[in-house]
Amino acid sequence: MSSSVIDFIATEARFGARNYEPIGVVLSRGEGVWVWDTQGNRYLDCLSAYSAVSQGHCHPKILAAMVEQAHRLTLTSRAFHNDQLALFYEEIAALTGSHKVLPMNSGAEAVESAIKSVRKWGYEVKGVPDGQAEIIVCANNFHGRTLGVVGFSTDPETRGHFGPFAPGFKVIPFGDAPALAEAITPNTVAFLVEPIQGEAGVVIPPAGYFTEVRELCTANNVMLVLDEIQTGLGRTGKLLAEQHEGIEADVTLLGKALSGGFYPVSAVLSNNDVLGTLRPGQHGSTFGGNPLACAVARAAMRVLVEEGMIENAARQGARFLEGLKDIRANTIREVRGRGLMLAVELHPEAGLARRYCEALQGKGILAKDTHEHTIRIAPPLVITSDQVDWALERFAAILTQDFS
Ligand code: IF1
Repeated sequence: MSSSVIDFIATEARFGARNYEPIGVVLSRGEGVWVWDTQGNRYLDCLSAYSAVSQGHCHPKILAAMVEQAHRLTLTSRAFHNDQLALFYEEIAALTGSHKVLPMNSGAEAVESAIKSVRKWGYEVKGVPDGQAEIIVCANNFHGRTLGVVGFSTDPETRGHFGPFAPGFKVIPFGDAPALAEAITPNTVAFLVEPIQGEAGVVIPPAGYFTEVRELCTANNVMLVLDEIQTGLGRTGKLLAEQHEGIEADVTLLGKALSGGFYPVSAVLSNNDVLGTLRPGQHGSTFGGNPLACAVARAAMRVLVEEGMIENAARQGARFLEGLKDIRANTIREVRGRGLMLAVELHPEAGLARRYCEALQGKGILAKDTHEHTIRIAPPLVITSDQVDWALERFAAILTQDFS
């Protein structure tokens, strides 16, 4: 590595908490599907900042909206109205078919806010005895890193030595509708679940699972809360992953690509009275719903739709998935995906997925491993057929080698 790259990395090591183990590359520029490191090397970004840069790096129209708003008004707090929030509400409600919106900042904040809201709904509307609300979650879930959220994680790395945790959560296997039926009690207020488990390695549930889940939640007056923070906004080839299942959540969580990677913006969306239980002074956030966030999110939603990114994700995702499945390599155990949310799971004896990601870097591809043996693939939704083919050539070249 040249001296400047080592300087950046050494300085990060010297001052930074070591809560990540990044791939050895220092990025300095991004445009569309491409990013460049400080040495001028170009890479195709197959992570998209964990699906936050779905619209492509530094999308010019989102940038223009951000700069224009930043010149005018960035933050007022919700103590006063601003001229962007109502427009954001109207546009995200129209896009998603939601009735009520709670604007937050990070994905984890949206998850925590949804947990507070469904519990409050449980006590004040469903009639659950105070303090006894139960929320059902799935094993191998990932919903963020705040204390309340990691309290119901099943991953030792995510929750280890962060306790004690809040009670009121039950864990069931993902994809198992009878287990949900079994876990529901009169005190159950919600089932919180990802439509596809991202961090778990792009785990897609059996066909019909969410139809059964929807029926069970409706029959038992349990709120279905879908965490679409990673799967939403076109990532799986539809606006929301729930559309593949032909169902509608009671509460939908969005984040990441809601800002196109320009700014932390998240939202809790509900099409019933869950959010109606919140009264002034009972929830809030300094930055939640700020005019800059709203202007950025409005532009991010607009370009997603106007530039056909959702349809492109379906088209290019199918191409990418078929191309990965065509790779004949003893290292590959399974290829999974929906839209441009893809993963290659390696046989354990093929070695760590990280080694393959490091080799991909040498071929001009940036991808990230998850849970030792899986390579996650999630390029921006603006990727073209030629770029998919370019990437597939490189994945084939690396996956047919053995880095065990
Ligand atoms: C990390 C991956 C991890 C999410 C879903 C909520 C959140 C996330 C479905 C919280 C965030 C990020 C967090 C980041 C790596 C990445 C991630 F799944 F995307 F790969 F960790 F599992 N719901 N996922 O995926 O949103 O608060 O981060 O805005 O923590 O390492 P956030």
